[in-house]
Amino acid sequence: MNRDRLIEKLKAIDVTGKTEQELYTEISKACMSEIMETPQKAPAKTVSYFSVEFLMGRMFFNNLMALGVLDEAKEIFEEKGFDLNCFEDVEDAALGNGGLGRLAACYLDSAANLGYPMCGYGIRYQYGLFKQRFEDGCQIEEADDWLKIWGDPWSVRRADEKIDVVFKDMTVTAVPYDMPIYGKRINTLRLFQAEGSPEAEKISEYLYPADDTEDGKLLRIRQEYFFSAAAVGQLVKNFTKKNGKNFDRFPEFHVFQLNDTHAVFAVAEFLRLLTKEYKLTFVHAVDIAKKTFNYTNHTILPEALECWDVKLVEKILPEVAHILTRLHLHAKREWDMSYSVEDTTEMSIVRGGRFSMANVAVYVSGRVNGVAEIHTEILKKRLFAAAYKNASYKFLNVTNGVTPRRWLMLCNRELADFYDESLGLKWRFDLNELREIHCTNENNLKAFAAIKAIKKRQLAEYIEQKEGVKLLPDAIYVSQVKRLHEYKRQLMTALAILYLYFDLKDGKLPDFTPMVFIFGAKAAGGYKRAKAIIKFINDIAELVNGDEEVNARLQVVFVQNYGVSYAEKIIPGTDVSLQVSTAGFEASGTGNMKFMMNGAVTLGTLDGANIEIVEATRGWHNYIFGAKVTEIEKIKANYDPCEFVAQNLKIKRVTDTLTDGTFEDEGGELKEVYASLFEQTYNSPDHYLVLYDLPQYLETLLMVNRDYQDKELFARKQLANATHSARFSSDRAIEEYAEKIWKLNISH
Ligand code: 26Q
Repeated sequence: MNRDRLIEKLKAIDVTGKTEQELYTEISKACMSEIMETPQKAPAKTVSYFSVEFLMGRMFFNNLMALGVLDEAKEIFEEKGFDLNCFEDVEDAALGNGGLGRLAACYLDSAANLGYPMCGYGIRYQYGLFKQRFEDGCQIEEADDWLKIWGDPWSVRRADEKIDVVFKDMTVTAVPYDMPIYGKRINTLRLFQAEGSPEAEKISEYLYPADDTEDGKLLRIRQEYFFSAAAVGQLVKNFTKKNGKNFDRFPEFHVFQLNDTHAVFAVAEFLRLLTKEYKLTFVHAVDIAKKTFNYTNHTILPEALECWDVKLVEKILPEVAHILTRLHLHAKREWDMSYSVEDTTEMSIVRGGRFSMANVAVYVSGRVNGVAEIHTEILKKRLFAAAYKNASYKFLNVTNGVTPRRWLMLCNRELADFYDESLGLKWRFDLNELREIHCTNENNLKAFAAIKAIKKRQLAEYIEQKEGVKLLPDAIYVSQVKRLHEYKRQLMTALAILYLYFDLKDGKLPDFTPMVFIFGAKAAGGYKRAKAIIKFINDIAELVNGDEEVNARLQVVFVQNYGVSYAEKIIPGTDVSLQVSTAGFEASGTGNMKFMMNGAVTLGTLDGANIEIVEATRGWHNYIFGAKVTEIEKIKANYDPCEFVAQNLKIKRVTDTLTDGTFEDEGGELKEVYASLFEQTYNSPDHYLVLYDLPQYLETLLMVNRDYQDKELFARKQLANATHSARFSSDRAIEEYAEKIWKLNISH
């Protein structure tokens, strides 16, 4: 990349009479032309990362920073009378739901920055994750037409590389759109758009179309096969151009990573091509697949484990169904020789007339990994116990990580500048260097506290502008931002806030330091209970914020349309990060890592990566509470939430607000939330131990509240978190994948 030439190109851009959109396109295109002209060495071995989600966020500032021209570009255009910051309104590319999609984006960033060849494959949805706003406290969803206003100048349509994907009833053209990922290497994110008949084009229309009907399920299967087959088709074809049919060499040049099971059809397609088109024997093809594929699991929730009806797959993909059935028999033959009946049943690819996509992935993968230590242990002991017993060498942990470029250098310039001044630039290439910043040093603490105050002020301004709510300036900012799900227990936080509210009204908390609770979350369109929890929290916000008796000490705000860009504001401006999932349910969490990197303390349970965060800071810098994963089963055996509340009248007071008319509940949604706590619904009463953990949660919140009064002590805890976050960089995670799974021997 020729930086001087890029600067000249930027200087040459004439702003007069141009709209923001025109300038956005022109500036982006100038950068793209430089990126595209940079020569690349052909790699020895490439990682293909298959993911149904890529939550890239805004690319403009990230790419200008990566190219090393962000500051200068801002100056150049300021001189021309144009403020680049207006591009903060550019739509995020929200082609994902949450953690899994954002992880894929962080991994692309790290691989490029470390010089590892990695290409992402996914779907170019016309509409990303819905845009959310609140009406009377309820979530309203609007289609996310992300291309409409700002277009997509960071991608290049590659019609010359399109490929047909064949279903029984239609043939669909997969047209690649390539987004360069700029770093030490320039890697590519290749997203396929479906083209052809109107029916064909539906395939890449929506992210996660509802799959509660047969048509919905068929569309999901089509989506999954569509991008998997397009990617595998191209990779195999390109391989044969160079190596002929010598597929034994395929694993020398290619390694595939399945980001959860959504691309498991890639396995079937790979076997189909090798056997049908290139005439390898099935056994030979399976052998090559086993040396090529790897699988990362991201969830143990039973409802999120994909199983597809054999009949459904047969309907639109008969050959694929046939291959998977054959693979099932092949695996069974292999196992029958030495494994028990129970084990083979558990590991079986076809179970009860359905394909278990996870079992396909585990069988065919050379390596299977979980995303935090506790999660990997759960995979070994529970979810994949039989496979672990019989092929333990496959299983390993790679704890997630997040990119320090977007989640520190870009979103917290002030903190990055402070590190530069203290350490020089070396920390930018190795976050372990941050440990040299001493957390007991008074100057460091002062500098850090001043930065945190700036970031809180910026956040308050942003929220005021977006939501029209003025945050209390001298309060503890406590945030819970993540998808809305019962296991993440936003409901428990809501009940805790009500408890604090009543105590404050009763004059029971005289020394209470003002606290602001910030929520951000989207609920899946069909997830009624999650939507009711959003309404409940908005009701509480209205009650608390409108009450003159308490609103100088307690405040609640639920921001609308939480996403990557909002996260970039909330995370640096937060004092306390809430990570309160029921132990054993959050595979890892990655928000927790972003908060840590920005110097927020964690208030959480011993779940997912929280455990490792506490370890990394040697205990006392974070706040842990709640039932442990080893205790849960025993607790549940004797747990009756009705009885529990009967003995805990203060808790009863807060749960009663769900039914006693405190809040308007015409549609009975809050009543249903109440039922989820006390009755058998689709889960056992209080399945996620919201009430059980509530008393300890409150104690811990009050402990934080007290500790915060000692400003220096609290800043020390926060800074210690920030300076010990190297382990949670995606650079560390990618190095582990490269070494232990992908076997990439790149000298860099
Ligand atoms: C599966 C079947 C049918 C319908 C939907 C799905 C489905 C869709 C999305 C299943 C799972 C997902 C997404 C999962 C996800 O985002 N998991 C998160 O992954 C993060 C990265 O590893 C972890 O940090 C989080 O703990 C985990 O929840």
